[in-house]
Amino acid sequence: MDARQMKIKAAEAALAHVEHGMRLGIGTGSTAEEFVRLLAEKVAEGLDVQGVPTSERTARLCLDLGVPLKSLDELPELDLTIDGADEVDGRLQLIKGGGGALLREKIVAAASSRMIVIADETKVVETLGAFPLPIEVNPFGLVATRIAIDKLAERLGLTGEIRLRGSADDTFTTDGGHHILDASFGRIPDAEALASQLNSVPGVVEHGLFINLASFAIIAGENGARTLKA
Ligand code: ABF
Repeated sequence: MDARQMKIKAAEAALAHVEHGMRLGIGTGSTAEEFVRLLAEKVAEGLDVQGVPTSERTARLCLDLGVPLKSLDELPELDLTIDGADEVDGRLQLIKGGGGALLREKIVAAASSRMIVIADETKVVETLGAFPLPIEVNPFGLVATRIAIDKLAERLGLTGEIRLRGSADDTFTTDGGHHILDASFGRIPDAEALASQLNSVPGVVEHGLFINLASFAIIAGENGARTLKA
């Protein structure tokens, strides 16, 4: 099974949890896009769902494929969100945001009764942190915000480089008009502590640590899909 087939396997297994009439949060990234393609086929066959996209990119794909969309303000309470991840640990703590959509992804996940993560085996880790942690920051005071993050990381015993995503003359900008700092800590032994400390830094809009948001994960590997529960 190649990487794309694994993503499709995970997406198929997640689709089995989608029921008629559901209000769905729809994730971002290549695995979530496989889910959108499968969902669109079911919608064409008559499945009645309404989706809230987590990015402009996902919104475009849904519109192209005929998946009905609403804004989160129109549907502020969702039944289920299905989204990918960059890393998943055994406690269902996640790193997300490699695709740059972490802010909307977190708002949508928090507005959902349940969140199912879809991923392949390469995303499952013992300890989060090998994937650089995306931190979405306001462009104003970027350098001061980065220094504050450096200091708090040091207090928590974390070391590593924090890089601004994009290049000097072409800085990556999120759907919300913010920038992203990617923090390569290598290992984040206490993700919960880091998450709460990051939330207290002025200038940090949101970060890619998703704690207590995922209900379970569907992990696809060579031998099919398995469910990962905390
Ligand atoms: C989104 O897409 C993200 O939060 C995560 O960064 C990424 C995973 O992408 P892929 O499924 O392409 O690996 O879910």
